[in-house]
Amino acid sequence: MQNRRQALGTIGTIGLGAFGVGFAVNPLTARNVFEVAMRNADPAAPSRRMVFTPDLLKVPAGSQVRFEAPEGAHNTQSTTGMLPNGAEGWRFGIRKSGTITLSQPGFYGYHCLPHRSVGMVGLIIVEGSGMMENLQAAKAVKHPAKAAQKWANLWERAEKLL
Ligand SMILES: [Cu+2]
Repeated sequence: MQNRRQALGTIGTIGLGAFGVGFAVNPLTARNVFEVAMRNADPAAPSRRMVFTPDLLKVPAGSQVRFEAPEGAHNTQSTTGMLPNGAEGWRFGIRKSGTITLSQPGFYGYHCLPHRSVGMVGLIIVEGSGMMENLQAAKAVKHPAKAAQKWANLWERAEKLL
């Protein structure tokens, strides 16, 4: 007889993956792989337009994040001034999916170029030694009005995860 706990665990993982908010261990690399979707509207709250789902992630150092482009004219790129020291930035084309590897602990801010001004921004917190070093610098970055509102919200939620 199949172990009930195992069966439920498998279903849970698949369910989360379908909504792009879960994570799975890539068997080839044994890294944690997280997914972020670039969307015209949040499936869980359709009045939230032009969003990354989820827009806030906390992941272990060495994790990968895969940005998925299921719809709309979005991209993802790191935001100037919002990367840990020594971390590499990224910039993917419009409507392009792509994967980044986050080796350096700290705070990674990013945005969608066409929709930054309407607040399409996100934050990834990479846990590990020295992770707090770029927090103040990242928080000091200035943003267009709607993005600034969104960042205030993201930082408030991020504080609760620290
Ligand atoms: Cu966008």
